[in-house]
Amino acid sequence: MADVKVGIIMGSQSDWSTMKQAADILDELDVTYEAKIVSAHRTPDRLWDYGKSAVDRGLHVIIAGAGGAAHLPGMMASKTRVPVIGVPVQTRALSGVDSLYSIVQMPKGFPVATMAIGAAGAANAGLMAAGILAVSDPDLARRLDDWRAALSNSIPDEPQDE
Ligand code: RP5
Repeated sequence: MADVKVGIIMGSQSDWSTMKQAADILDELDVTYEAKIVSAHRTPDRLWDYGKSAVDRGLHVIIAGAGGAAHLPGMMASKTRVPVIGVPVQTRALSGVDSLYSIVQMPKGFPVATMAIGAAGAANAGLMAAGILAVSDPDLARRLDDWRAALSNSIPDEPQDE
């Protein structure tokens, strides 16, 4: 696919309903992306190849979502200098706190920009990726400014009875 600058990767098909929130934001902002299942545990060679080729393939940002023992974002950050945004997927057993701790506590030298647990984190990952690309893309910067203004304008001044 031509000019794909954002890679969305996730550990499992079961992560897609969460990670789709990132994809939806990128769609809204007209940012091209690819979405792939890349598991640190189940497809380590795929992870390796993805990280190794990320710079040469022109990726500018990688959004990586995983749940539980969520090694994917950290492993990807260790394999490529392309910035990695980590999304802790909510789990049933520990509500995603396990995912959060697995992603956020990276050792010095291999950062992962870690978002909130779950859908909000995935949506914010899309916005963060767009913000990074907008630094050098004035058209996208305008679209992102408009998106942010529309969100602000949608917030009422006063609460209503529900
Ligand atoms: C992780 O294990 C995935 O990121 C997913 O969140 C979790 C569970 O995967 P499935 O058993 O649902 O495939 O690697």
